[in-house]
Amino acid sequence: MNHTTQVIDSHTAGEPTRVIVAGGPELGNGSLAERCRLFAEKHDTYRSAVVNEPRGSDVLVGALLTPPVNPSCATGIIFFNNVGTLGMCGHGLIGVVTTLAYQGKIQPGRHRFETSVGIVTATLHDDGQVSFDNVPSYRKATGVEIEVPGFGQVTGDVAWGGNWFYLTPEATPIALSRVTELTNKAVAIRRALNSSGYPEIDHVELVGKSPNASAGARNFMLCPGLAYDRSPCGTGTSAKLACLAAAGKLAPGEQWVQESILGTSFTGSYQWLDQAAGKIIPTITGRAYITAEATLLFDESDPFRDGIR
Ligand code: PYC
Repeated sequence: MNHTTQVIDSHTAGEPTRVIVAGGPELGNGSLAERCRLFAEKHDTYRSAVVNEPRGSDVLVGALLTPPVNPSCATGIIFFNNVGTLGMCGHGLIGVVTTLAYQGKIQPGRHRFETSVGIVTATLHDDGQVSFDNVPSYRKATGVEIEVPGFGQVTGDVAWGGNWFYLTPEATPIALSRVTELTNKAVAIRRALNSSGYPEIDHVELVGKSPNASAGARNFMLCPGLAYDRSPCGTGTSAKLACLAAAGKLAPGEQWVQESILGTSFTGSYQWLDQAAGKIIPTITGRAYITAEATLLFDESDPFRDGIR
């Protein structure tokens, strides 16, 4: 492990991102998917040291920048969290774009980025907002019924938005004061899904009503660890748009405002990529703020050098 790592921290709609700008591991010249696999296999201790306590927290998402394979891209990005790697990360991409702008490495305009699940395009606007066109997203299954111990039968959709999601309506209020109840329910749903034919689903999206008339929905998003997303979740909003498109409930180009449990929002819309196959390209807009520039130190004698896990 390198002895120091330079990071820039930001938050997007409340959800933090830590971009490694220097000192990350060398991952070779393979595809981004191959480098992501190498990072997971050979550098898991480093992942934990960067994002877990005592340097980070369960909610922090890391972004390791790596030279892109495709020269049209500004950088390659490997996203990771407290328990492993992530495919795409919407709030994280907005954080990366804002970080590169803060460093003076990119200017307002369109930029391409390579992730382990495909190339995404982001526009940095003059006012600091960022819009990105996500990887093709789709609803894989609808009306998926599952018996959840302690909660009875739950029905929802399975969708891909750069990560795998199970989206289910939530009738109770989505509010910070109810994080424990919502977390317990989402964890129970995920456990039931994972043991009955859906091992790939690592994000559970409880979709409720917003108290704000302008928002289409407010969500509680359980991330792969036990943390909940403080932002509306860029890939989760993409999955939601794919479900709305498949159900004929939102027209191409129509705007959808998705709120987080904090009441922060992303605005989304979509275009069909392949209507017959139900594939859309979601566009999500949000904003990040830089919160810190830091050098992480890894003291050999520190019992928690590799993070608490
Ligand atoms: O914004 O896509 C997202 C995301 C995934 C996990 C946390 N945030």
